[in-house]
Amino acid sequence: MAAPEVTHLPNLPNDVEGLRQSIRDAVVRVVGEDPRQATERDWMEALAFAIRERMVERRLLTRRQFADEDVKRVYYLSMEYLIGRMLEANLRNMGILEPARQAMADLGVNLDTILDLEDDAALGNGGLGRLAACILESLATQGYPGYGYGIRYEFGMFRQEFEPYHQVEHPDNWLRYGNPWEFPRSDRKYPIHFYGHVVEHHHPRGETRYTWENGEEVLAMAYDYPTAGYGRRNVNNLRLWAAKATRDFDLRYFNEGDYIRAVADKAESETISMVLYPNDATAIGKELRLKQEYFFVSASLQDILDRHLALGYNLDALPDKVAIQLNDTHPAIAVAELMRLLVDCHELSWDRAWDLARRTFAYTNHTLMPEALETWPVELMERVLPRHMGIIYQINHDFLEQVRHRYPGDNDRLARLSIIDEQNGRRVRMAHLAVVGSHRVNGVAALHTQLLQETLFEDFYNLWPERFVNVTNGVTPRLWMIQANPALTELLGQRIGNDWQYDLDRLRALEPYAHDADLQKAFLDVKRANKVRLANLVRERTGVELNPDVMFDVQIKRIHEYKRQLLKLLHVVDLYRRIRAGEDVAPRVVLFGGKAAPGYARAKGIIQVINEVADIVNHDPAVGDRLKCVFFPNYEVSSASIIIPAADVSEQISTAGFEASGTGNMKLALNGALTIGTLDGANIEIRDAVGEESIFIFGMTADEVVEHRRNGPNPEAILAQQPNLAAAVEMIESGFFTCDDPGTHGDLGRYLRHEDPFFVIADYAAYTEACERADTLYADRTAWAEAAILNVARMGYFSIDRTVRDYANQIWDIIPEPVAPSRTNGAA
Ligand code: GL4
Repeated sequence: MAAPEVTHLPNLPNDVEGLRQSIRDAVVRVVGEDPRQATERDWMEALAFAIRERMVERRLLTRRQFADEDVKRVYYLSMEYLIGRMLEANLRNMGILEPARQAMADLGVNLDTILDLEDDAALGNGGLGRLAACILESLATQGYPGYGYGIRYEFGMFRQEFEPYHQVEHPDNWLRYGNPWEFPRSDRKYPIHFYGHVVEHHHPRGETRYTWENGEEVLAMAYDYPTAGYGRRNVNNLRLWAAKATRDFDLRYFNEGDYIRAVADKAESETISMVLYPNDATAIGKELRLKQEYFFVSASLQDILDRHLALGYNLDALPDKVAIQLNDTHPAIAVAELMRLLVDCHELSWDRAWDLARRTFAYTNHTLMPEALETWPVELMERVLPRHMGIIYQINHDFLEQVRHRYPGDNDRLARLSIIDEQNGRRVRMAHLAVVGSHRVNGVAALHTQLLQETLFEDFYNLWPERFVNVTNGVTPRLWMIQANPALTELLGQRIGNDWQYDLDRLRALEPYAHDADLQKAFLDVKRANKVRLANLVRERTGVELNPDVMFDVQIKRIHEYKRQLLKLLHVVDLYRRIRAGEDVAPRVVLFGGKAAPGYARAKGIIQVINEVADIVNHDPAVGDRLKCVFFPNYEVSSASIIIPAADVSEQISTAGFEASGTGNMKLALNGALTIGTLDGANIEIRDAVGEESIFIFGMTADEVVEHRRNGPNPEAILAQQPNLAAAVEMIESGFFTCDDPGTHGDLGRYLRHEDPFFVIADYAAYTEACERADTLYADRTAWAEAAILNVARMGYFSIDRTVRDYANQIWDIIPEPVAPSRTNGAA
């Protein structure tokens, strides 16, 4: 029994006075600066340190309680976490935003200025990474024992600049000032093995054993990021791994006297966690990527097993105490790695280990796009992870036996289901490994899950229908409403109180007031103020002046053909041509934002042409305020939280069947934007929630898209019938918008006329008709306000808290464990 002073956790005060004291102390003790000379950045760091002390207190309290209560834990394995800034979110979730604001003011520092200094933590590409960040926040907020595991990339998502029209990528050196939020845990290091070969050991009685020998080793070192729940004491943990060279590794060369080589190799092995691959919904079959995946998976599983055993459980209890969620196939190698750890290291029998693994893992699929489905050449896997290749063969062998038994003689089915694709030069299908190794597989919206069952995983669905479930995505109202939209939060508070912050369904209380003239006026005032705030930021970033009294029509997301930024752009060009021709069109600001994968030429071409069109339109005196077009540079979480509350219209116009869910669609609707959208992803569920009259649906359905493709699309025939559209395409391809180099967009014209793989041309007429419906409604301010308020009131279902509860109940089988206030450690 340890002495009380050893077990006691500090209990720092959270009032203004206590915070001021901590912050002032931190400037001296942690930052090492004289408060008289401290810069804004020094104060920011000091503030962050004052908060993190308080977070870690609650973290330890949470951990103690989880251990005492014998809870089951969920571990979320994700290559991506798109967190954004942490200072304000941590202050808010810790419940000390206002006292901290006051404490800083007392110290002569403006909190808002400080908040703006922080770089985004952009360890993700887009929706998938942002979803992971929302899930962690919700786990803590709801008191679930849930932990994130990922990679501490030295460089996150690149910074986007335009020079002047095309995208140029700059490295995101987000750690250059150090990072006050992380706790480096040099005592938490695990060896990670690559290359080498496998040796078989035959035992006269019993199973053959395998050892993995030689090869290279790097260490995975833990960095912990405490994650605070909102309105609760629970603080969970996100553990990110960084690669460190092993001493042994260095020594080999030191002994040979090659000092330079030893240091160079050290640097090389540390490249594993150096940079995030900036690809969204595309797999890039690079060896370094496979190493990243295995690196973080192996470290996480070693850590999970260590904790499980240290808590006194035996390995047979693994599925009762541990759930592991695979965020897409990126961590799917975990299935083989857990088998290796259980069988080779812990000496369990194969069958016992397999039963435990399958009951522990679950897999979320996030896309049907064929180019995103990860497959690894068998040859590469054999070289980098020879033991895992053997394990995958064994898993596949056992699995195909089962299939043979069920469908005797059906060799086509065997080939379709096999984890090894024998058609394309022998590749390991990571999605198949994930499905076979999991007890649950989920899609991220109703349509997506249905399409998974009917197409990509049809054969698996027939085999194991009970394995498939839907968990529709959600977003955290703490970031996407309370933080991003303080004015609307305040208005909601006045009208319906604040319960919705914990239970978003309570927004429904707003519904009866949707046609209340006072509320409508207040709502439109809030929207206008948010538009002024965005207009200021746009002026600062781009020099373009926006009129806050016209419709703000927003498309913010990764640049991808299937998301159809070109559809919106054709509309802009069409409007521009008609304005020049003297037609009267409803005025609008069109704002694009989003990054293109650096190797995705078509997407980069789309950015370029948008910027060129914007430049001409915005400088044409004939246009004035009737049309403005902005490409907001370097769209990221922190700018999203300024753009989203200012949007009147949310563009969710992907080709039906291609957007798994979308989550920007939820953030925008929650903030009172009306959606123009196709029947794709979660748009369908949003329509069902907000009602047909409060959303503008258009275009082909997913079934119609398939049908249209089968019939052989004919964009030229459509163009021949639609003079406005034809004129817009001609204007682009004629070089009208490219003064320097006419002809630049000839290729784009050919693409639209002859290929149009995502049916921009086919859906154009329906799209513009939907835009006109929006224009008509927008002109009626009362009707618009009512529809926008109803959007807010009816978006409760899309709270990430509901999503997380669905995972907890349908997949993880975990329950919340709110941290109890205690007398000694019960600071509010
Ligand atoms: C994505 C989907 O494209 C997106 O629709 C979905 O909302 C998101 C989270 O489930 O996952 N899949 C990939 S890959 N990137 C995404 O953003």
